Amino acid sequence: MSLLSNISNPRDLDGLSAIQLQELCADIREKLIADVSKTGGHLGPNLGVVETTVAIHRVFHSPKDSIIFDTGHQSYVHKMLTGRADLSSLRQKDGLAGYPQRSESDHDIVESSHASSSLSWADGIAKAYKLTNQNDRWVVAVVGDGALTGGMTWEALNNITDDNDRRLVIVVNDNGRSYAPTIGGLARYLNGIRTERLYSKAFRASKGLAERFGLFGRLAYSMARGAGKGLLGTFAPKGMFPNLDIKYIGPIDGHDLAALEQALSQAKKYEHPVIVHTITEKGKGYDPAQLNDEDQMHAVGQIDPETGKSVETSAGESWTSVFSKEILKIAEQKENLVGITGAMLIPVGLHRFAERFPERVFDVGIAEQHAVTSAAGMAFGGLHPVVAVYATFINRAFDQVLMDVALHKAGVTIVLDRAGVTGPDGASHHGMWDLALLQIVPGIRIAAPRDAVRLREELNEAVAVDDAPTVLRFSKGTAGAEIAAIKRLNDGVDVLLESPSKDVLLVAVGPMASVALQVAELLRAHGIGATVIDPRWVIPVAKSVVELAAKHRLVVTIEDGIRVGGIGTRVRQEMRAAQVDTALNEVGLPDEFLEHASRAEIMERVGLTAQQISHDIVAQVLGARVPHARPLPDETTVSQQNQAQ
Ligand SMILES: Cc1ncc(C[n+]2csc(CCOP(=O)(O)OP(=O)(O)O)c2C)c(N)n1
Repeated sequence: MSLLSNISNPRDLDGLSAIQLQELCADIREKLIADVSKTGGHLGPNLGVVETTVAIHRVFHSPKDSIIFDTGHQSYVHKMLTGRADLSSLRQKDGLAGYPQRSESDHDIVESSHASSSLSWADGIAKAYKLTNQNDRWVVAVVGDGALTGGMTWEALNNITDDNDRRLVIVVNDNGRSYAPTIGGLARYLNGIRTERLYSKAFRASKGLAERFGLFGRLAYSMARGAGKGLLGTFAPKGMFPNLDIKYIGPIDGHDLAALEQALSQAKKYEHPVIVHTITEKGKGYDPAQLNDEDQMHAVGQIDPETGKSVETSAGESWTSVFSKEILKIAEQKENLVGITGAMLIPVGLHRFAERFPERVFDVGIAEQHAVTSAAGMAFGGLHPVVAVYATFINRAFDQVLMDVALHKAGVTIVLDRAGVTGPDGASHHGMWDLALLQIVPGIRIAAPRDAVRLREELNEAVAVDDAPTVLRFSKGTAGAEIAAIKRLNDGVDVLLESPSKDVLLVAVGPMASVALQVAELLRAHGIGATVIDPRWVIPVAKSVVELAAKHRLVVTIEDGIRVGGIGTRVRQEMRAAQVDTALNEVGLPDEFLEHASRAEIMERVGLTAQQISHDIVAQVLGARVPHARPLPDETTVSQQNQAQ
C-alpha cells in the first residue's frame, strides 16, 4: 500500500519520518506519471515541485494559511496532498480541474490560469489578514521564474516591499524555464545565482541551515529590516533581491526536503515578507521529461508512460502548423516582418521563423502587454510585427491594442491561436472573449479563417495592412478539410452554399463554417432554404453581408465567441444602420465561465451544434420561436408552402 493513499489532508504529513517523506515523494511522482500520461496535462512542472509542495504543506497549515500557485498549472501535487490523490479524472468532464478550483477544495484559492498574478493576490490577502487582525495566518505564493517575467509580479513586489508588517512568503520556484528557457535580464540574473561558484557553497550550506543559524543566526534573522540583512543575507547574491529591500533566503536545493523545510520554517518565523529561492528541475525523476529539450514536457497530451512518446493520432495538420509554415514563407519575402511571442515560441508556431531568422523573432517573456506596445514601437520604426499569442491571453493587453496600436494607426498583426472553446484547460483558457473585446477597437480588422487555405490567404492580407491593427484568430486542433466557396463577392465575402429559396442567411465565423453547412443540410430536410456565407473578415462587417441579409427572411450568425457583444450583435447593428429589418438570431457562447471538458462536450452543453441550431431555426421559420422569420413579400419560399399545408 502506498504512503500516498494514507494522505487525505496535509496534516497527515506531520507524523512522517524523513525516509517516509522520501518514499511519499516517489509515490507522488509515480502517480503523476501514471495518471497524467492518460489524461494529458502539465507533467514537467509538477514533477519539479513535488518536494517543494510537500515542504510547504508541512510548514504551513492550509487552508488556514493561504497557498497560492502562480498560474496554477503546477498545483497537481497540492491537489494530491489535499484529498485529491487520484488524478485519473483530471481535465475530464465532471473530473478534477487542471488548475486550482475553489469548488473542489478549501485549499484552492486562485483559479485563473493567467500567469504572474500570484504576488498581487498574496499582497491583497495579506493586507486583508492584517486589517482584520487575523495575525496568525500566513500567505505563501509559489511563483516560477517564468511567471516572474510578467509585469504584475513587479508591481506587486513594489507594494509588498512597501509594507513589511505582513506574513507573506514568496517561494520562487526557479527551474530556469518557462516552456523554453526563460528569457531576459531577470533570467540571466537567476541563472547567475544558479551557476556562480558561490552557489555550490550556498547549496551545501542550505542543508545545514538550522544548525548554522544557531543563536546568532536567529538573532540576526529577527533583526528589524534595515538593521541588517540577517545571516541568510550572506548567502544572498549581490544584486536584485537584496536591492528590492526584501528578505531573501537561498538558493535552496528544491529537491532537498530537509533544506526546504528549514528554509521555509525560518521564513515563517521571520513574520515579514521573505523570498525563498528554490532551484528545481522541471520533469525531475522522469527521464523522458528531463531529456526533452523543447519544453521538458511542460504540457503533454496522452503519452506512453514508459517512453514519454505521444500516443495520440493526429487527424490532420493543426492550425498552428499551417500558420507556422506560412509566416516563414511571408518572412522570406517581407524583410520588415518580425515575430513576437510571450514565452511560447513553439506553442504558437513561431519557431520555424525563429530558426530561419533568429534576429527577427523576439521572445519577450510572459508579458503580453509589453509585447503589444513594443510591437507598436516596432511598427513606428518601420517593421511589421506579428504578435502571436493564445486568444485568452490577449485579454491582458486590451488597452495596449486600443491605445498603443490602434490610436497610433500602427500596422501590427495579432495572431490568436486557441480561439474559441479549447476544452480541458477549463474556464480561463477558452479563447471566447477576443471577438467581443477587440471589435470595439476603432479601425481594427479581424479575420477568422474557416480552413487552412483561408488561414494562409488572410494572414497574407493581414500583414499587408500597415496603418491599423489586424487580427487573425483560429482554433486549437486540426484545421480540417478545405471548404471551397462557390463564389467570392466583390468585398471578399465567400458564398459557400445557395438554395433556391431565401429563407435563412447563415453567417459563419471561422471554423463554424462547417457547422453552418451541416445546419443548412438539416434545414433542407425540413424544406427550408439556406444561404451560407463566410465573411472571412468579420470586422468590419462587409457591405454584402448586410445586402444579403436584406434578401432573406431570417439571419443567423454562428460564432465560437461570446454571444454578448459578438459578431452577431455587430451585424445586427450594421443592418439596423442600413435600415434592414430582417430578424437576426445570434448564436454563440453564453457569457459564462465554461468548465473543463472536451471541446465537443462543451459545444454540446452550450447548444453550439448543428442539431440544436437547426432545431431553433426551424421553430423561428415556422413562427414558433422568436425572432420570427419575416415573410419576403416578393418571393414564395418553400417553408411558407409548408406552413400553409
Ligand atoms: C498571461 C499568460 N501568458 C501565457 C501563459 C502560458 N503559460 C503557462 S505556464 C507558462 C510558463 C510558466 O513558467 P514558470 O512560471 O517558470 O513555471 P514552470 O512551468 O517553469 O514551473 C506559460 C508561458 C499563461 N498561463 N498566462
